Amino acid sequence: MISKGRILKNKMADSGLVHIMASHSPLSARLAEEAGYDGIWASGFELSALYGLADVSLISMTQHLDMTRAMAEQMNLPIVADIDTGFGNAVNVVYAVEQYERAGAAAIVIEDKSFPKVTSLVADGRQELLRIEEFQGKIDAARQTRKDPDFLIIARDEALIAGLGQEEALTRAAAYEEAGADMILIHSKKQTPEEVESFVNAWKGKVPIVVVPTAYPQMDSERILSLRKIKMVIYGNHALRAAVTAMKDVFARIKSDGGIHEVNKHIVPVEEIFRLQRMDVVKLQEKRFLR
Ligand code: SPV
Ligand code: MG
Repeated sequence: MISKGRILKNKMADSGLVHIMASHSPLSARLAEEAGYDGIWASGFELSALYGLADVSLISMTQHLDMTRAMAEQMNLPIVADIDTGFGNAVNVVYAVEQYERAGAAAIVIEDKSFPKVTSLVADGRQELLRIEEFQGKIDAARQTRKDPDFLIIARDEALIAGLGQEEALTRAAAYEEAGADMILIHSKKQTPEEVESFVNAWKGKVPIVVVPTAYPQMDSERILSLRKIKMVIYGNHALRAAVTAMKDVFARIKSDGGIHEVNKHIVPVEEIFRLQRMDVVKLQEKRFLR
């Protein structure tokens, strides 16, 4: 059977750019699959927010792993698992890679921050990075642990997020490639794409780049493709923000309308939820087995 990592690699080779949608639940992952995305971003930020918590290493590996496994069980897209710092040192990374590969992930993204990390896009966030050699050890640990050679190890370079500049970001990316990373995720919180575009243009390495253009939405697919070195774009938190927008709107309207009679026309009928829950399968099972 062809592995999820291989499927993701094939998609990258065929289309030149894969579009990965963030999810925080099997339901949102199923919706992303139906919408035609190439894969799912098992986002730490979204899952933290779902628990009402900041994305600062508060949720455990077990919580994130359970959600990754639940998503893998309910839809077929490859999952790019956001394992933050790897939940500790290189020894923790060995355990995490064993677990995420077994749970059905196609790839992991591991970032070069120290544990506990601070979410990347927050203004004035405390961003502390590991020594390069220490992070190389984590990449090596991931590489030597994976069973499937197509299970992708994506090294996330946070030098721009930490305000250390392009030279440091390039030095780190080259060191991570040398340690065996399959791709480099370069993250930026600048509100325009120039910082990332400049990095990509200066990148001389062989491995392709991943971007998360949340902070600089002007960077659309056309602009990404024109740079020629980016093979994956992650839509980092749009599932969660869309859900929050919709819930705020509906909650307010029910109050102001004095009932559910108005919003009822604007939200999906309960039958749509039955469909997403595969209620039709349950009915067939009842017919076959309830005697
Ligand atoms: C996440 O979605 O968990 C990410 C992306 O890591 S970001 O929040 O932009 O750092
Ligand atoms: Mg994250």
